[in-house]
Amino acid sequence: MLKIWGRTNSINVQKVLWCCAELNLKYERVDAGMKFGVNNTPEYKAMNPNGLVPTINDDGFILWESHAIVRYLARKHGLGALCPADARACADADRWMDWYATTVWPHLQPVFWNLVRTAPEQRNMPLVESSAAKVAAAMAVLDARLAQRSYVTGETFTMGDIPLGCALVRWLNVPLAREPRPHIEAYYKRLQTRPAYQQCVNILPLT
Ligand SMILES: N[C@@H](CCC(=O)N[C@@H](CS)C(=O)NCC(=O)O)C(=O)O
Repeated sequence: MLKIWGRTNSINVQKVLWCCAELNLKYERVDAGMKFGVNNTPEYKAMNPNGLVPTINDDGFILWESHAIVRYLARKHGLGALCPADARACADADRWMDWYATTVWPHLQPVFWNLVRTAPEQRNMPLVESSAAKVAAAMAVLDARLAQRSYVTGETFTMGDIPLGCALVRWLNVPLAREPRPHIEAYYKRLQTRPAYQQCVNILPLT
């Protein structure tokens, strides 16, 4: 059976859990990371030398990197749906996953960590402000994209929506002033109609 290591409040673990739930995959999950430890043990590092979560073992195939895992599971169990079969449609989904990794999360991460996981007196508010401005600029791009379609690649939900859906629950729920982004807000509501999103990702309050 598929085995997943990672705590459920990790954004990178949530991508994998959401993907599995969309695909109706059964799995065994082991809590790992932060207060659970495990990820720094020699046994874990033999699987994932980065000592980060998530890691999966799919019948002996060990894989880490959340986007590689999502792509692998989507291609294996959801080709033609979660993983578009058409080369261009698949590249489009890949593009939005990469865009999240290069353009959104590097700036959203310090906002999230400071506002959610850091005591108020220890927060680096200048960093929050400069990072939030960069996330806001990226969100303008996403909002324009979603003005024309229901999901990032078109009218159907794909793996391209998974990292951004995980980012949005954080961006839209951190205590911060944001410009109204009606297409993103409609998209967030659309994602909330998916039981898998509600169960694995849209969990409030943020932790
Ligand atoms: N690029 C990696 C990043 C993995 C990562 O940074 N994981 C974080 C959690 S979101 C982690 O393991 N942090 C250490 C911990 O939880 O103890 C991926 O996408 O899987």
